Amino acid sequence: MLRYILLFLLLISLIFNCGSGKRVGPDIWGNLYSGRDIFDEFVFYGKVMFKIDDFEDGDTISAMGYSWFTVDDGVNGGNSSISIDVKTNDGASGTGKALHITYTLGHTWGAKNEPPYAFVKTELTNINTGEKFLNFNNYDYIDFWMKGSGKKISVVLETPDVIKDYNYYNYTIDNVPAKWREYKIKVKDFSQGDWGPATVTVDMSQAFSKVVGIAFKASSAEEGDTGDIYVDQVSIINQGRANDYDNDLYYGN
Ligand SMILES: [Ca+2]
Ligand SMILES: [Ca+2]
Repeated sequence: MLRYILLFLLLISLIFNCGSGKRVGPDIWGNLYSGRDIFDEFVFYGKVMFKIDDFEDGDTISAMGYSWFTVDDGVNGGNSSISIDVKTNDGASGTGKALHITYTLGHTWGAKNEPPYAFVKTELTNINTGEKFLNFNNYDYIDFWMKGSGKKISVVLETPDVIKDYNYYNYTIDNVPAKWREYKIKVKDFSQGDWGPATVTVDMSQAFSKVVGIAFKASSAEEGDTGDIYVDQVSIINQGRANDYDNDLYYGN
């Protein structure tokens, strides 16, 4: 407990004293006073960190105030299953807690024998101010930690207002390692899948101007595949534009 108190005091100190930094993010003070997760977004030595979740408060509500929730392919006729909980004794990078995901992929579905899928997601819109989109073009990379059971996981940025066929920009990790590893996935390294009519027609910057959610998605051509995944310390980083900050730069409407 003392460790967390000291960390909290350190963060307060950095916000008030960080040389080039200034207070940023519409939710910092709201979070302080409401007792929700610690800061959504703050300057850290010139970088803007948009915190999505560190799971240290033990629940499945993100720093933005939205639930993490699961989705499976049942709506398409599949029978995959997925569940989540917060592990309280196995966080990444010296922290205590992390999101734990278990899934079993079912059979293929649909006329085209689409592969089974299941995912966990949360919203990236702003529950406090009502802004409907996160403009991912104004950031440099997504930062998170993950460990698992050697299976494939895709990080998906959902942009349904721009990409209408669900073929969202994503980044696939082919083999999630058994030990914790930090991932920093640059904006430019995301791509669309090789399916769906919109594959080559949706510009990345256009799509990323209207991000509404982030998902960690399991999918496999192998029926009955299972996975056991941990995700932690999820944030989006802007490493060079801290001094240009204003609210409109980070959110679209
Ligand atoms: Ca954690
Ligand atoms: Ca939480």
